Amino acid sequence: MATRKSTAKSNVSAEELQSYYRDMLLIRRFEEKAGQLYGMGLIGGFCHLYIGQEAVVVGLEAAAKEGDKRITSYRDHGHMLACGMDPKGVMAELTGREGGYSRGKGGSMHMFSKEKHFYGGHGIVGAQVPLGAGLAFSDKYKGNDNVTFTYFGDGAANQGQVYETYNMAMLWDLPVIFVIENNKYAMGTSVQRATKSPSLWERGAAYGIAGEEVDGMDVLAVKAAGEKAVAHCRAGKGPYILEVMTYRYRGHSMSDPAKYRTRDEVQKMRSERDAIEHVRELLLQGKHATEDDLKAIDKEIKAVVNEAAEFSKESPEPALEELWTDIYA
Ligand SMILES: Cc1ncc(C[n+]2csc(CCOP(=O)(O)OP(=O)(O)O)c2C)c(N)n1
Ligand SMILES: [Mg+2]
Repeated sequence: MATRKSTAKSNVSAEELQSYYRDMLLIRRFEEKAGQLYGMGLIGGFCHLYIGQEAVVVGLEAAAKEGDKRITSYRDHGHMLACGMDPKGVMAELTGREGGYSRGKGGSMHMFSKEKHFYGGHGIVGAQVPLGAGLAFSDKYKGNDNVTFTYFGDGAANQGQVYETYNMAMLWDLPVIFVIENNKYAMGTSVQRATKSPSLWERGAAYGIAGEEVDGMDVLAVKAAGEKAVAHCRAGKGPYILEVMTYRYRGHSMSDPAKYRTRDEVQKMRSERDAIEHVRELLLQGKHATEDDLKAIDKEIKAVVNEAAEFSKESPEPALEELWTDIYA
């Protein structure tokens, strides 16, 4: 793999680097396991894996504090793990079991955690964007300094509701960070095929919203940009847009023939830009960890993921009466 320099300052501690490595690896291994369980027929419905995009959530969570909120789309398992939700509860929800975060009734796209301030999991493209501004409104109304990370994709960024939300968020100085996870594709449609205005963050200028583009394969760069955005919001200056340039290695969902891109393109990103490999290099080169230390972390993560998978198989299916819980009427 080509050596590359992080754009962020390198005064990062061994503990910090190791924690990013661990958190990104947990997401990668968890998603690989979810892919396997899906292949075995243990996960039904849609399943959108986050493999390749790990540095985005891990970098931004490193900039967050207790009380901050997050909301995202259907590609949501990474966000849940990064904010500290239990891998067992997430995996059991994927397999539709009682021990899952929505007691087996929500599945991959519909999980929530009040405790971790995670507001879903939304299958309707872009729907979480106005909801995210609403969450930020609630914090502004209460007068605290929490911010809301509102994640959406490059495809969602072409929706009208995003721009209505930008307008209101700026008008009311809402503490919301709009995180555009630009993984270059919306299902099979590349950004270039979808718009002639491909710099998505710059569109905020029409509403007076500040923002920037970030290298989403570099967790330190993401964290640095996240800190800047968070400081902006906490200072009461209104919303901020981060367009995080990333890449998904797997298909849009588990049923994607992937005819819209070449294997070489995917392979090139994996071998030259992988975010986990990057931190691995920083750890080894900076003598912040030995190969043995990293092996021990890998082993520890594998055990956590295997335990989650076991739990997700052993937890019972929800009882029929569960149909009548968690509903309005
Ligand atoms: C309103 C709506 N339109 C269409 C779809 C079908 N759909 C699901 S995901 C998707 C692509 C979204 O791509 P992007 O926003 O880039 O997110 P990514 O999948 O790359 O994370 C589409 C069109 C949907 N779920 N909701
Ligand atoms: Mg996309």
